[in-house]
Amino acid sequence: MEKKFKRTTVTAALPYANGPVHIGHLAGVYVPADIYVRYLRLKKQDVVFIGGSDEHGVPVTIRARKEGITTQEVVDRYHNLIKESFERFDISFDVYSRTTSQTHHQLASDFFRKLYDEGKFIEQTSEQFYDEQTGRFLTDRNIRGECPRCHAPEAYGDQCEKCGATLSPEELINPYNAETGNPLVKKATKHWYLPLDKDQEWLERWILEEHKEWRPNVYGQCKSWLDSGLKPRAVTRDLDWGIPVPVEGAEGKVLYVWFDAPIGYISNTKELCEKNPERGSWETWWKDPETRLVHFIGKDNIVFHCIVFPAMLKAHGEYILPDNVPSNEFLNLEGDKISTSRNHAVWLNEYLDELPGRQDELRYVLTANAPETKDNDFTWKDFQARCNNELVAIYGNFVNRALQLTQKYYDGIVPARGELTAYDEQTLAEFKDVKEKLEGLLDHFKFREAQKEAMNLARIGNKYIADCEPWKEIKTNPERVKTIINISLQLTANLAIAFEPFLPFSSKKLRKMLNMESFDWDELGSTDLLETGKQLAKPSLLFEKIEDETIQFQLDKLEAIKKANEEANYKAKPVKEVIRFDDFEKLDIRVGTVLECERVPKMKKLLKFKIDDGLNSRTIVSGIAAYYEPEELVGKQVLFIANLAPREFKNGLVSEGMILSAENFDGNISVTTVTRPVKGGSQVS
Ligand code: B3M
Ligand code: ZN
Repeated sequence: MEKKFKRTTVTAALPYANGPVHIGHLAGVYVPADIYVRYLRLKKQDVVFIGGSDEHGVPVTIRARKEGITTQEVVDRYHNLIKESFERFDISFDVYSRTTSQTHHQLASDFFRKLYDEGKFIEQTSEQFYDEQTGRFLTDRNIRGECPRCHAPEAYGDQCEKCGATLSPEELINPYNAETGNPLVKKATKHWYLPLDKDQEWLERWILEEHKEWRPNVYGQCKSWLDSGLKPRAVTRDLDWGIPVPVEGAEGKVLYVWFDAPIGYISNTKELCEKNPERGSWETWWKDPETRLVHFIGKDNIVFHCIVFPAMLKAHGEYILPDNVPSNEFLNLEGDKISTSRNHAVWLNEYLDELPGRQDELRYVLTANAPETKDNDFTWKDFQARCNNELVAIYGNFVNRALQLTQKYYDGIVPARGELTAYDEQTLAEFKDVKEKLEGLLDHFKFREAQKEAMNLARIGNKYIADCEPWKEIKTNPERVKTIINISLQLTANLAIAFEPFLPFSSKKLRKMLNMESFDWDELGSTDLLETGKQLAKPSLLFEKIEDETIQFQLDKLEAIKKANEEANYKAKPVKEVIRFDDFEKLDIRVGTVLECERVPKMKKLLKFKIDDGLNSRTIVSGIAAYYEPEELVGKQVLFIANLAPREFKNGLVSEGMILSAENFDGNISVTTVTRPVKGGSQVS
């Protein structure tokens, strides 16, 4: 039997203040969380929606050093940008604070000190890698060195990207500081550890027995962590940025970012309640067993929210534990992983600037493609298709017809409903149970299906009005048209409620056009939401089509960034082993003039050349058909190897030599040539 709760605390992962938020964050965390909170509020449930910036950790300090500014300046920039972007996108947080706040520093510090005083930590001194020139200890990701397995020169302290080996910094050959290049030494340092191994038993019971209802991807990840056996986890770091460890003799040490960040949910709630006493005491939202706690996160945060943070809360002893952690998988962009470092992303602040007034379109598509159970892909073409073929052509078209015809036939006044036909009855019946359907899905965090259900309502309306053709009936049966329009308007009013959790901007706009000053979720499914005689406002389009050039602009932008990345990251391949001059002299490289060039039937990669080599013409075949139109090369002078053994292809074609081409960093091919004309057959040396 599902437990009944008096209130719900909803948290959304605190984004690192190290860059803007992108569509992956929105799809993974913030749009689903916002849908859920809006739904709970519509049902008049007592809920707080907690957000904020995660401002500690190493990445922000590295960015600060790279930009030559302070870390505080970095987090101020991105905290403000993220906060403003969420406001413009109407992610309806009750509070959006930050972990550099005084309230958070105090609360996180007290939290740590309580566990410390009660002996809940293990103290351990260990040897860590240390850069004597900077006076800093290094975290695994900031240590580089030669991979012991494949000898790649720049393996990370935790992984070699070349051969994929999982490493520890101790295994690296000649480890060095990734940032400064300085060699490293080992130095003793003391840290505090959360003995997660001691929580193994109750965590197994709490998750694997009591929370089988968690999403399979969440439950599965927790199970594999538990099955592998929990180990003590460091909760402090040797860093100068973060919350100082409140223990004598711990100078230069701070709380590990993943220890302090989740406590940020609590301190942000404290800030909310202190500024808004009507929200009650923050402790009610975090300590009262009548409160339900729900964490919205991305899949890379599951272990911290389902194992580490609950272990911290349990160790503290006064807090409730999460009732559900509906984590989404990842969203990719145009078939490639979204990446902050490669700037391969659609940044929310840029989207809001470049597609003004299109918040609901993005919300709709991110929900329709939500990676709820598996990674999914966002493409701009799909974005345009869904906006134009669903929002505009179905939902917007239906609403526009219902409202425009009401204006045209009845001056915007809701007409009375007359006798119902069987089709009318059937249509009214179809949206009677939409409330139950939506609730059954939303209560179980199935937002993608729930939005589809709401869109289905629009399909029903669109079909109803198209089938009834009131624009024809008006000539012969005006009374019938009153019923058709009345039913269409009732359906429109239901859409304004049903879409509220998903599409707040257009729902508000629609309610204004319907003069629905107030509305109640419990009225959803009613066929009398708009009383006869009610004056409606002047209608306008709910959605505008997305034009091709808007999409092309975004695609060109991504392509330009990709190219810039390739150029910036381009490194020529290492030179091959040294040869002797007489090795080189064996090669007979000559200049040839292209007399003819054509594609090879059924071998789409090949071009067949007829080359004037100064002796007699020869045939050379080259695999560059993907990079050149044959006619481009006719008449050109190219370099080729003349004394390469002939090569016979499957179709009997024989190539007498090899044309020399350069392969650019982006894989493009450029055929080599001479800077001024020479005789065919001229020798190259
Ligand atoms: N700052 C976000 C991330 O891992 C991380 C979440 C903290 S929630 C307490 O991308
Ligand atoms: Zn390797």
